Amino acid sequence: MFCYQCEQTAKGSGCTVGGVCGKNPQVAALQDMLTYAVIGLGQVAHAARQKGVIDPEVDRFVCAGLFATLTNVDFDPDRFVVWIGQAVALRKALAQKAGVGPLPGPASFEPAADVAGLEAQSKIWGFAPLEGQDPDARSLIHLTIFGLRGVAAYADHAAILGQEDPELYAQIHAALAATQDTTLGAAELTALALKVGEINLRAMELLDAGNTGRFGHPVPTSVPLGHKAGKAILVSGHDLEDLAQLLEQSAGKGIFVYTHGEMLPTHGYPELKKHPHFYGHYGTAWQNQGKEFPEFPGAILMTTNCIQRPKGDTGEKIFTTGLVGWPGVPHIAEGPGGKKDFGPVIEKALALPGFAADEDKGSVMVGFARNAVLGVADKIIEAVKSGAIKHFFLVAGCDGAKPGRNYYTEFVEKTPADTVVLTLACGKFRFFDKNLGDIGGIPRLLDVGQCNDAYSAIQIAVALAGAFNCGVNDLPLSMVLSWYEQKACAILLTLLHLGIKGIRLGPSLPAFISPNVLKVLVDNFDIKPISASADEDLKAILG
Ligand code: FSO
Ligand code: SF4
Repeated sequence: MFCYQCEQTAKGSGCTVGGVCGKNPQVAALQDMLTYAVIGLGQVAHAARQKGVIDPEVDRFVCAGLFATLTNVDFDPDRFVVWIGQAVALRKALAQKAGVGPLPGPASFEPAADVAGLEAQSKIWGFAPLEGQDPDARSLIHLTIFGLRGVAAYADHAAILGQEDPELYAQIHAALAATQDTTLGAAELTALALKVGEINLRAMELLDAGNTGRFGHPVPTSVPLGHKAGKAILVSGHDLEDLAQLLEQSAGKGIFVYTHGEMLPTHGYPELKKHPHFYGHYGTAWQNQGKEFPEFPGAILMTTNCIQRPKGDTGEKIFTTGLVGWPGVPHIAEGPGGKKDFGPVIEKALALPGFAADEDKGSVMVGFARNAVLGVADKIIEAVKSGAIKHFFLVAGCDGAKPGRNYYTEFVEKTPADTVVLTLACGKFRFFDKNLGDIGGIPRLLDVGQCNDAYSAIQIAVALAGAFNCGVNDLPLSMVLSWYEQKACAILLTLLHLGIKGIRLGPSLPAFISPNVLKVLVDNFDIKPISASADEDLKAILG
């Protein structure tokens, strides 16, 4: 196997004997071949569109197929074998329907009949370096593919909420097809990667419309970190629709529902928080599930990514849904009309002991998405003008297991009292429970939401720039980002597409960025790695 798509890749260069994430060589090979098959489907879908033939099933499948290969989403080999077959069948049917002639590369891929054969094929068409390959072209193409995996995750979530845009699908297919265009040089491939950032902005916009349209705009909300005596269900991931359906089905049963990881900000959505049994937040970020899940006395539902090998008794109480999968873990499939039956999760929660007594462990605030923040824009602008707020930091991105991530805790702790920290995604768990106080009633730590709510943070930054009649780069705003998986790549590409300069990125730089590509990013966007010391970076930023 060869996989280097995420930040925890072995030795900072690539997982070759087994994934640090728990992905085994067989699943890695199957994911590579699903990606290859989906690129081929994208090539044909792109060509079919030029002939006016659009297939909504293909549009959805391309996104689901890419999303399934994102880090920590699906580890179930059986599902990948099925999806590879589906991708090729959809491709052939569409080519025939649209009269698309034979296309080269992935578009003419014939999958091997068995897993061993697919594994052999992945050695040729996977991500491992090949002899004679141009390292910069390879780097840019892989950056594009990994970015598209992130885009696909958001597009899939948005589609679940009824938000789709044929133009978004067209651009995803065009970008997939472009990865196979051997005539593109470094400049065109760089433009292609940045185009993925533009595509991602639209995907996040659609998801924002889906989430706020269905569940209302988040409002500032205090979320307990403790628990109530009673049966319990823990929901992790990013899918608000799954959470909503689970809340409806578990109402009135003496069960309290808790969030884990990226689900925390959902407590701010009016249509979710209206459920009295939607109680609080349990635990921290995804990489701590090995310790936190065995200690949870109820059922656990993983709605999107960041599942790890179940430890302790977790295997007996965990369920997956959507594209998440782990071999042997029960999966809640989608029924007609997008309805899911979470009965097995509820029954499991009722069979488990639950929490014996109430426990108060304090609380955190969520709900500072664009509507809430821009609702007090006058107050914020006044505070900046009066000098009460000197600087904004966006400290955002993923969490992970590396000790170097303590940098982000230290950074936030050391931000001066006249600065405001906006945060989003699971990297916040490094500091989410710190009490930074407020500036004239404006909390100094504002949780904008999930990683996809980078859309919201961008809207806030653009609105502030508008109010001060300047560009986003001219605002007293610095971005200090942490990455782990491919949605973070997509978001980074979006920020670069928007021309944001001076981003600090850590805890380490992607293994798939070649030295020359890094130089282009540094020269054009002044992107820099975080330094070893938060103090030093703060000093450099605040000058
Ligand atoms: Fe974290 Fe995982 Fe949201 Fe990522 S839960 S690491 S960027 O998947 O998705 O922030
Ligand atoms: Fe390794 Fe990350 Fe790939 Fe998992 S997703 S195999 S940890 S590079």
